[in-house]
Amino acid sequence: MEKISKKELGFNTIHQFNRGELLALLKHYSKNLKGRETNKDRLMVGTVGFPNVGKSSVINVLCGIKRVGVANRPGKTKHFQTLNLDEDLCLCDCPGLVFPSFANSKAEMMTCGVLNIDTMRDYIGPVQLIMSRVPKEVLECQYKIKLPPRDSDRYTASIFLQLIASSKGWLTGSATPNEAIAARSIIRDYTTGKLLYV
Ligand SMILES: Nc1nc2c(ncn2[C@@H]2O[C@H](COP(=O)(O)OP(=O)(O)OP(=O)(O)O)[C@@H](O)[C@H]2O)c(=O)[nH]1
Ligand SMILES: [Mg+2]
Repeated sequence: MEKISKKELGFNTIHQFNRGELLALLKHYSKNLKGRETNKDRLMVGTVGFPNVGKSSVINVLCGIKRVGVANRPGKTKHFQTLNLDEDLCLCDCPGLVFPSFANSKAEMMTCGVLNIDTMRDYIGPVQLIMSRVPKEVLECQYKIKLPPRDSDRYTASIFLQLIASSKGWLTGSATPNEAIAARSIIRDYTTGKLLYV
């Protein structure tokens, strides 16, 4: 395990720890745990954060093997789970939390993979956001469609979705283009990097 100097030890830092450094830091806190009487009193370390940001992945890295489930969609971890790493440390994997946020709109949280696409109701907001970020030419090339001019009032999320749904043959029960299915597909492409935005 890597040694870290006393000066470097501490949680309130922007330093990105590698596995060895993080384990050394947690061990340091564990050894100096106030009131620790027996070796059975382990330091319990939890993870807190938005869904799909890599909390479970960090736990697996610390364990050195895959002990908790990981997925490329939010809401994979559904229950609180404790894992004894050794006689000093106990790790807790927790479900992600969607904090009320004034900085990020629901559309932004949807496009960065924090909210579940399958349960989304308003799909226009996230698709509008994607259209404002990804150039028209990239959208046309990716989905093999021809969009109205960008400065026209027909350059809308609804028309974009209808064009894709029609070209793919995704129809509703009443044989109109299925915008909701097209929206899910686009947002999934965006969150997985298939539709590139850099
Ligand atoms: N690019 C990148 N992807 C990562 C990293 N860590 C995890 N991932 C990926 O991010 C996705 C989510 O990882 P999880 O560990 O399941 O995320 P989580 O925070 O536990 O998610 P919930 O259980 O839904 O709260 C997976 O597809 C991981 O492979 C990282 O450091 N870089
Ligand atoms: Mg998880």
